[in-house]
Amino acid sequence: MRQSIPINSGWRFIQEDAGLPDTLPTGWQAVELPHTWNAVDGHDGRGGYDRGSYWYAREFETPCQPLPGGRVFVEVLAAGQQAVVFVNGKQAATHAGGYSAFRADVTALCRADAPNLLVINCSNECLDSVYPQSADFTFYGGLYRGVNLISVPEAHFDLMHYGGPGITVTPRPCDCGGAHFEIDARIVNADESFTVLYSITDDTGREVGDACRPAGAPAVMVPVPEAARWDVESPCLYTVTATLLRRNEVYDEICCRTGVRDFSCDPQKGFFLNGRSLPLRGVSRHQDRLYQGNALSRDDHWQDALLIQELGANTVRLAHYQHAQDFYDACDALGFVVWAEIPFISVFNQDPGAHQNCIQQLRELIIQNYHHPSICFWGISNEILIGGISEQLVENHRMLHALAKELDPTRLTTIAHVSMTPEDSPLHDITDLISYNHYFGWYGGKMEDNGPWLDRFHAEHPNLCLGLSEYGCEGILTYHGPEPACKDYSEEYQTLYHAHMAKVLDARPWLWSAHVWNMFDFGCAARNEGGVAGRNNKGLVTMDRKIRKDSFYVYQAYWSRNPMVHLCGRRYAQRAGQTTEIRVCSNQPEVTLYLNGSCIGVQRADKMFVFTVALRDGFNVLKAVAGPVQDAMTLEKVEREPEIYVLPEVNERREGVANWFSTTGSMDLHAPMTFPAGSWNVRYTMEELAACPEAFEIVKEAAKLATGFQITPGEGMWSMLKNMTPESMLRMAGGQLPDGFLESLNVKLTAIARKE
Ligand code: ADA
Repeated sequence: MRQSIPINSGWRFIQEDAGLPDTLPTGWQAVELPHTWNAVDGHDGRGGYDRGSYWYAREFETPCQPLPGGRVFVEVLAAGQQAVVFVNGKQAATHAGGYSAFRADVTALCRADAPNLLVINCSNECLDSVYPQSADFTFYGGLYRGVNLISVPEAHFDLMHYGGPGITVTPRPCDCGGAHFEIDARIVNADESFTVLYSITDDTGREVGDACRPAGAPAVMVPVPEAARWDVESPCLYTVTATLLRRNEVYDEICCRTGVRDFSCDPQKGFFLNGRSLPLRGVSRHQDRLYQGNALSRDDHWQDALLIQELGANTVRLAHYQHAQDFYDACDALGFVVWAEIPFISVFNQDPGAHQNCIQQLRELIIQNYHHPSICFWGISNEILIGGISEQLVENHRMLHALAKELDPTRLTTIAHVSMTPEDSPLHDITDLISYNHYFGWYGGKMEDNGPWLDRFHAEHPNLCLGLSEYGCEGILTYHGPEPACKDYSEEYQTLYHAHMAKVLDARPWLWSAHVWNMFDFGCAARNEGGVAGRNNKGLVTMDRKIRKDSFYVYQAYWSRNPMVHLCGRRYAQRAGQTTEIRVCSNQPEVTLYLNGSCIGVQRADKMFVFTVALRDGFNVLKAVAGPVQDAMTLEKVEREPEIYVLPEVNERREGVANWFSTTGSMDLHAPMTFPAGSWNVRYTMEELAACPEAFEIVKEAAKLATGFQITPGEGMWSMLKNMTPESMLRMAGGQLPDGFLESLNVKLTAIARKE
């Protein structure tokens, strides 16, 4: 029979490119898996993180099968980002891509009589042929999901098909109720004397369907007459067990959990699950955690899933790569509709090897996760037009879409477009669904631009199923103030922004999905924004999962069925002024507010209740009561609010924008832009402009004022930004800039001659 043995303890690791050892190196550091070498530097903000080629080693005894011909596999659940597996000094497998599982058949390399030396070389160095090339997150290195040894008899369910389970289960709902489970097993080394038994059990363990076929037979259809649907409200799961049998002896057995559901999308009506309209409203998730990186336990994954459940979301976009099986399992069990995707993101590489790597990662994603009922969408790329479009890029998308359909005709493909993707882009005609990442109200534009943009696009493209794959803004718990504004990084602005967005989305059920960017703050070593280096702070929850920001409760008010009330602003604890605004989120129709024990107002509103309150000097206790629930907080009235509430850079940027125009000279800011030959202009790429120090200084200043980003060639997010032009960057980021900012930059650049 099959044995699957976790081998997560007893590893030795060296953070040097030490080369392949002959024996277990006792001098290397003792580590347990899951492990990453970037647990701290991946987001501690002290500059770059260690991207190198490092080594893990461990001994193992060859697991035995009673009969000759048994096989031994090493199963690596993920290795960031490239790996080579060696057993007893011989190479057993290589793998490129940091997020999918892979296996190596090491049978021929194992010794029966002595411990075997397993060595895995992991590298998170950048390779042209491996995605992600560059993106707004840390590419942690290491064996961060654990390793197993699998021992099977000679005849077994296939372990070498793209890391998949060896079985494909497609539950097809029938019109008359019930379902047919189409089951296709991949079996190796089994002759006609082998048969396969299939058994389907429900959540209680009761068998509801079964079948028996010769091992070589094609896919089997197993009827399950009373099959209940998997739904977000009642995520009913079935376990399919396949048993490989020869006469009276079981050789191998595998099982997977799946569910019966049907879904569809309509450009005008949005998403339907099991025939019921279900606008998908939820969050994106990055997997990493504070000072753990991506080396996570099952409990860590489940804690994330339970927080998303507490939020009331019905969908999760698992960005920007394949996540752990534990997390997809949690989504199946808790009832989230999932968008799963590959890391074809931000930077397109023309290297044909890179395209092959995309194909491989998409195959692995689909084959390894096919059975999860939560997954309804395969995402084939994210913001890939940042560096512009080419015929090759379009063709590669066509191929990825076709591959997804070939491997899985039951699901829909989707794509996440960068905000400035042209509305007539050829990429709109490839995937089944489309989605845009828009940051109006953060990088560019005003939050009020979101609704009108969505309405106009929808009206002009009545045949496209449109979603909002990313939207969000930073919220840092230190910053507060009475007049929250875009790009002040305050918790209050993040709350206002999301309150606006929740309403916008609520009013547009035809949007098939919307995903907040992001459920959790996450690591991006290249970032330095809002006084916090190494992180992206757009989470509704902090990276240590300890604090739910006020914006978390905005969505809870919209999405959760459990009665809730939350007083916002408890970290804005010291307040000055005659009066202060108290915001309360609740899904109840009425909120009563008490100040120091006295009722000071009763309001009826929809989700967000705003009270103007005169605090008394010193400490004040506020209590909000809404139906069966209540919340309280303490605020102190002070003469002056703490200086730390305001990020100095916010004032500096305001002054910088004012000064910018003083050096522009007199010009008509609304005149059409000109692009004289022989001069620089806003349509050259950052990389081209970097060749001229004078022009680049001006561009750097403009970019800093527009985005807060410090652009330095070769550092931080340079590889993502270098293909952008100042025009594309400012069009994305320009909303909070005064009219004419882009034009004035063009004037400054056209004054500088290009030297050929
Ligand atoms: C992009 C990108 C994300 C994310 C976001 C941001 O939209 O797809 O990875 O990091 O930007 O926060 O800027």
